[in-house]
Amino acid sequence: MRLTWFAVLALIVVVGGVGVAAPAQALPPTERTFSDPAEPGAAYDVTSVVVRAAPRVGRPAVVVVKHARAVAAGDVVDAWFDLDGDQVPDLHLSGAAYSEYVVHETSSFTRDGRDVSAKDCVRLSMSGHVSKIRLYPECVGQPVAFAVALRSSVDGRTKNADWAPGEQRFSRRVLAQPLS
Ligand SMILES: [Ca+2]
Ligand SMILES: [Ca+2]
Repeated sequence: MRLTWFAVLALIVVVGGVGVAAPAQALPPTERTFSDPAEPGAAYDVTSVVVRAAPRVGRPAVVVVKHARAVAAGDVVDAWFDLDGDQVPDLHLSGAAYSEYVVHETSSFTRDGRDVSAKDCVRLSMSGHVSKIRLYPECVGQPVAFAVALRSSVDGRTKNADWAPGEQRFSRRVLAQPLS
């Protein structure tokens, strides 16, 4: 009888132990899609965003931003990346249609640090209704996951800017690349 109780107790401890040993948090997914409200008053209205992990080593993670209209001269896209999950930006991409884009290290949404454009870790293309951002994980310290905050505007005026998912807010995290 006494032995049985010990066995039950042991079983509880073992099962409890397994429960505790299970991963404390699940890994982020390899892809997330979020829609953004249609805002006809917004400068260069963002309607949806897809954030996708790199398919394999050497390939970029991709952020596909869909807009309500085709790109025009003066349209500007800004993207901030959080690479370590602290909700503070680490990298800022800024680009205008039919123009160059620049990438800065940063630690805020309002002030840029060092210009790291030459490292070519992040690329932007704007075409038709889509802005496509490529982020090369190996080039930015191989983060496990990343999050992005987007702002679209026209001619550098941020008054009518459209933020996605929200003003100075990051998306939920997505894996940067497959885990080996
Ligand atoms: Ca919008
Ligand atoms: Ca950060």
